[in-house]
Amino acid sequence: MRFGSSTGREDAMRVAVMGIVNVTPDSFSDGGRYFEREAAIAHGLELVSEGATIVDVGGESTRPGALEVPEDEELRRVIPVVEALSGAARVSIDTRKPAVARAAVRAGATIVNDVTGQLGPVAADCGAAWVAMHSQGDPQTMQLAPRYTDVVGEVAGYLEERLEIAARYGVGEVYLDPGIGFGKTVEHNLQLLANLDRIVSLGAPVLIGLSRKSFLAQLSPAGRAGAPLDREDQTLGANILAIMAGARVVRVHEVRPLRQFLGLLEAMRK
Ligand code: HH2
Repeated sequence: MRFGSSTGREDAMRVAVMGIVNVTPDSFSDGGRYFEREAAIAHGLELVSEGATIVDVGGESTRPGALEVPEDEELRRVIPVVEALSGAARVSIDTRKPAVARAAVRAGATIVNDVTGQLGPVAADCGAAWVAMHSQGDPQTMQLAPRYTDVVGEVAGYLEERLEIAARYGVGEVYLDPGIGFGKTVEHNLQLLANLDRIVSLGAPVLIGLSRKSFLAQLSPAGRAGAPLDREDQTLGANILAIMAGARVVRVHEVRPLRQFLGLLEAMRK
């Protein structure tokens, strides 16, 4: 990592903040808060006013153990929110379902945020950008027994294959995401963060999604950060490390602290 180097600071200038809008009753940190359509739209607009340049709209939780949401219900949750927010910012659709991705792009989304890593052809077909994320297993099973011989090498290899798929199908804009917390132990997540430059070196912009995730709580002194909403300090610290290692898009629940940090970097550069 190039902590404090001028290259690191210049890199940070180009970081996009992706604000999370979970239109779900059961997301791990804010389930139910933005489940009502009007609340979700208002929250998305608030994130944009705080400096998010992308809003990531999702209608199905992918927390460990989460159950799949039927397609018609997921569409009902996300499409009106995508329509309402697409005039205010770039919208990404966080889904595992091709039909939801396609409908969201018709409604104004320009990014398919794909935690399955399988929707490259769909993104290409819709003319959307593709966030290709690594996961070991699906949400039902992924945290039962994550296993790797070389987590960094295996995730990098998988993401490199996504670049080949993107080229084969003609996806014009690709982001690579190591998938923090998706089929990974605390140790796996730490190894990926410590070696993020390896993923960055693949050449496509890297997206990092670690906001409020449980590995952050496990690193905190007992009793200080048990609940997801109490993990904002750890989230900011870990996101700063990721940015200094070259991450280009940072997916967060709270936009303001990260924007303040990016403003500081900009001021230091001037
Ligand atoms: N993490 C979550 C959801 N979508 N997408 C990408 N690209 N990367 C991530 O790390 C990622 C993601 C999980 O966070 P959240 O949306 O807050 O929770 P839930 O899945 O419970 O709705």
